[in-house]
Amino acid sequence: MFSRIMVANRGEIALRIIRACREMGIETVAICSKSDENARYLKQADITVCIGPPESDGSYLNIPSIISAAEITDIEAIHPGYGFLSEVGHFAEVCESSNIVFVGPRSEVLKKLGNKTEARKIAIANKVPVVPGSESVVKDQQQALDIAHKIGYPVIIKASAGGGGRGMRVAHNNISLVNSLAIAQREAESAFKDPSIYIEKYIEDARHVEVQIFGDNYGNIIHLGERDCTLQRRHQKLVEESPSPSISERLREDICKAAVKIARAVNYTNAGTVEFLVDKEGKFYFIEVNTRLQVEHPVTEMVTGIDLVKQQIRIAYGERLNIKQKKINNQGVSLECRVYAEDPSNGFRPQPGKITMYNPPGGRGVRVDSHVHAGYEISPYYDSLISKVIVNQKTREEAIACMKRALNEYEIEGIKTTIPLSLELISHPQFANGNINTNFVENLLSKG
Ligand code: MV4
Repeated sequence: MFSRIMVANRGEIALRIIRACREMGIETVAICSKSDENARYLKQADITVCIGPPESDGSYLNIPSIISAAEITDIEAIHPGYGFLSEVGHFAEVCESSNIVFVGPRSEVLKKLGNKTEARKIAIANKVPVVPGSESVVKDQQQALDIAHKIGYPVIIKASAGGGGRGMRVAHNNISLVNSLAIAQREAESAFKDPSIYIEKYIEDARHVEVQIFGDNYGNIIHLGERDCTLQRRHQKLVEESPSPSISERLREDICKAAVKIARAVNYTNAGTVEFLVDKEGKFYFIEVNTRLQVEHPVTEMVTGIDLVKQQIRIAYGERLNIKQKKINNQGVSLECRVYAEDPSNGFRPQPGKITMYNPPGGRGVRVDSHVHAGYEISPYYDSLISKVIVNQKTREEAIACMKRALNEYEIEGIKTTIPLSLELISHPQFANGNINTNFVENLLSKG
């Protein structure tokens, strides 16, 4: 096994990975920016290197700084966590050529699947259903109008280099399509340095179902079941759960098989997530692949009992997958509520500042993944996620009751959080029925 790994991330996920390494007897090198220097979770690492200023561009996204720190500390592998450099093909490539193992898929796979039109083509070639839409990148206005005419409005314009909802626009008629097209191309160019866009039929009232997959370096590929991430606000997930309450056993099998098919098509290695939309009629459509460990991975860990981070590290080291598909036996129901340092009653304004009192929940079936504590200073420079509460119980009803209890127990003072919103969402009768779609949160918020 590796003897020393670098964790190229911060916050709760850096702590999550450091903990896994500790348990595996692997030394860790943590990196931090100037504004994270005093973060207490860094004490859990064996070595900490401050690699740059608070701004991510100069620190957590600074490839030369990270590679220098890696060379100085003599690490064998880099775990990128999620966000930052986790899906950057160029970074994985630099690691590969510096003889550092990147804990994730090969750079070639990151590049291929990072291009969403490319991923769409792979799905089509492997007979996995995709949303009706353009065959490839849309070249000009006329082509866009022709496609929209063929598939019918509403349509959605997506950036080929985008993902996770960034740079997406819905158009309901020719005029808005022409306008949105120009805006979307400009946005894609400035955000991703690539103006390529593609078009899909907009699936209304969809559910978002994603499948956790794993591949090793010997062609073995498995899935660990699905997660339902329908409860989002502006592409920020709020509640995730497994199994999905909205699909039949038959549909679950079909979706999981489709996910494995895509993984096989690219000889996928390490952890990944294949995203689908499920429409009102129970038809499913591939949308994209996330080539990283996801924020919501604990939901899958709690139903499968498998430590995804340890599996990632073992596979990166070159071990074979030691889990057989037939042996994976998902138990009960898991729910995750993300806690953001934002004020829901004030336009979700970020809440940087000091946490003055902190008392997380506990008890049977409750897991809290967080790096914060009383006295912790929330930086304005990074994502506002400060904690994740995950529960596992026999039934969905019990899981919801357990989550309500846990969130009610959670005491955080000094800053406002999204805990009250999460409580409201999971207490809603429509959530209890599993009768929600991607517009649920916005609709609820607009009603006050
Ligand atoms: C869609 C869609 C409807 N139709 N694609 C959002 C995340 C990104 N990975 C893809 N997303 C969507 N793609 C088509 N063809 C609706 C969404 C979407 C969404 C999906 C799941 C949960 C919340 C959402 C909120 C807005 C849009």
